Amino acid sequence: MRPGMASERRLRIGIACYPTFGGSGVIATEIGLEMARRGHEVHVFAYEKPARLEGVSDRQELGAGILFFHRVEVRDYPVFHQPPYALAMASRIVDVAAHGGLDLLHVHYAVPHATSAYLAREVLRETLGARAPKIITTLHGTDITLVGSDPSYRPITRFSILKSDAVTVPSEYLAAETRARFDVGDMAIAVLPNFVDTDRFRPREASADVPSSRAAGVPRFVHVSNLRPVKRLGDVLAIFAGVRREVACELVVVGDGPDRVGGETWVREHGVQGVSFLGHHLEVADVLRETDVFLLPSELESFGVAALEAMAVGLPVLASAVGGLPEVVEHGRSGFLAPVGDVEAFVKRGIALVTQPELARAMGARGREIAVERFALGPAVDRYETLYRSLAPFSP
Ligand code: GMT
Repeated sequence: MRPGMASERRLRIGIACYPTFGGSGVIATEIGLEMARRGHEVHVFAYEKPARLEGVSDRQELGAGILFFHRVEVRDYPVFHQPPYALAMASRIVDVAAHGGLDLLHVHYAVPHATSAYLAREVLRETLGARAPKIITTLHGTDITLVGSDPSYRPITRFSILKSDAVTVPSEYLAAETRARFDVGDMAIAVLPNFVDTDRFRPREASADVPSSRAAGVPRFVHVSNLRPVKRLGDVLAIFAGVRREVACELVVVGDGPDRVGGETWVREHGVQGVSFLGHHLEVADVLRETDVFLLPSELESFGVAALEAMAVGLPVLASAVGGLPEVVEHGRSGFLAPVGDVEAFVKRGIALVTQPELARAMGARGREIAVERFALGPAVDRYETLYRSLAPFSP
């Protein structure tokens, strides 16, 4: 148990998230793992085991605490056009909370998790009254800017956000968007920036004893995402092709998603050499350590966890000047930001980074500094723990 925690009560924390490789699932599970290590009892709810819980059993002691994984079974039935996932999530939470008790529910991505949490809490209030779990909703991005503000989801999303006991966002940008789009009055929105495990995501050892799989001297770009349209994979490939026309280089694409096949086809049809699609990779840090420049020309990012992870490894970042990315990447210091869709501007910056290794190294070093000083896991999880404890009735 952490020093000082003995006098504090162990919290029973429910965490609901999407299990995919996306940033919200990563942040949710990293919070869960760290809370368990700190001595709390953590219950993770998702429709399948999140990628970062790979190798962790469904009941796993971790440090002084314990983590449980609860699969949300979404039963289909012939009358359903779509199986009701939101109800299955709420029912699973009620079931676990009614038997073991939960002090709070920390739900990630509002649609529909904030609504599932609201439903679960209302059911639990019938028997537990004021001891029903408190709800913390962390908004992540498209749950506000795209899906949640679509008329088909907006009223219920807004209601569920307003009914949360605390609302957090990873960037000032997303706080402003939430206020602008959801008419939430003076509702408190806490900006708790996302974070990175700077031990796991650390630069490559400079030692000659550490072998590298790199082709000597050929600079390598890397892009990590779930390959959805918002990531603009077409731009990733066009930027790489533009740089490669001037300088020999390679591109590694990590992740999978709906745009992958189109991307592979484009590469083939345009005869672009040097591109590798790796698909999902559990050890992203290892891949990052074997590359030189991180490329993220997204349409929108509320934060950009993947860019932060690259910075922690010591890579310069070349990204869109959009959303919360300017709160993470310091333009001209830890990388370059360029207008969304301005392939030429990206190519110019890309050429500068691969032809000026000293510049790239200095920017990578600044990125590492920013990750350690402003976005390290420990202090970030401290902020969540303080928030958890601030919510009555279980504050010490
Ligand atoms: O909102 C999404 O598109 C999905 C979400 C996710 O689950 O990965 O990504 C968002 O949340 C991440 C974690 O907070 C942020 O790093 C991403 O920038 C954000 N994506 C967008 O805003 C498009």
